[in-house]
Amino acid sequence: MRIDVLTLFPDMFAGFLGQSIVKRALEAGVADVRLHNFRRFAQDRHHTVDDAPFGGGPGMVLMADPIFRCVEHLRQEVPMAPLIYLSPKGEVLTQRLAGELALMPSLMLLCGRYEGVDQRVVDHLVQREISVGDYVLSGGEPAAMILLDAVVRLLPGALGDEASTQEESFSEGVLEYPQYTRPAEYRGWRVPEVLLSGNHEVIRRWRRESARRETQSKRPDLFGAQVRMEASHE
Ligand code: 9D3
Repeated sequence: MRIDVLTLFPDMFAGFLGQSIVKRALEAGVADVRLHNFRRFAQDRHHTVDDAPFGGGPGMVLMADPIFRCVEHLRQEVPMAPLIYLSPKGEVLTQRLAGELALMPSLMLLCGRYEGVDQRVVDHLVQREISVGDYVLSGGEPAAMILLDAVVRLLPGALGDEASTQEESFSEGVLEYPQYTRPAEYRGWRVPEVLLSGNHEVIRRWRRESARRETQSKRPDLFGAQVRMEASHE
């Protein structure tokens, strides 16, 4: 999958892209992530990318032209890539949406800053607006990294063997069952005896039941969703 990221702060991605799963996917050629600073597409002497909002008010707005020119430049190479604008007004990212995006051969991610982009970018260039949740970030970059992480790890070959197993357990239980590792007793707290029993059928039942209990008590909203999902798949 080819992913072009449009950002005024490409350096913010260095640590993220150099890290385990995404790094492995890039090295394996499963994903090809390219960063573009659309400031380079500003045409004036100072490479201006923002200006005060028409009608007044606080802050600055990202100008349409550098973004249009950057996207049009990239469209020569990836003409079909949908432009996704990371925006607090977007539809909220879910596992389902990440799964849909992982099926696309290419994506373009636009990161906003300040008060956002000129609305004409949204109206005439953007295909999709996506939020990562109902809280305020200072820009689209951390949101783009969240989306990248959620999507890239779903690409075939991005993870090791644990991938499909992990994915199955997520969709079965929604929330994961509790995990323990050695020692079997720590500061007087014992690991549940069933996990030490070696009876894999009993362990499987305990985990499934624990996952349900965990979901029911911590995320009853997911519990309802899971029931609906199971029902709609059968
Ligand atoms: C001070 C400006 N805000 C009024 C409360 C509006 C606003 C503009 C720009 C709020 C946040 C941002 C920057 N956020 C993003 O670019 C963003 C975001 C987010 O803030 N929350 C969740 N998902 C996303 S995706 C992009």
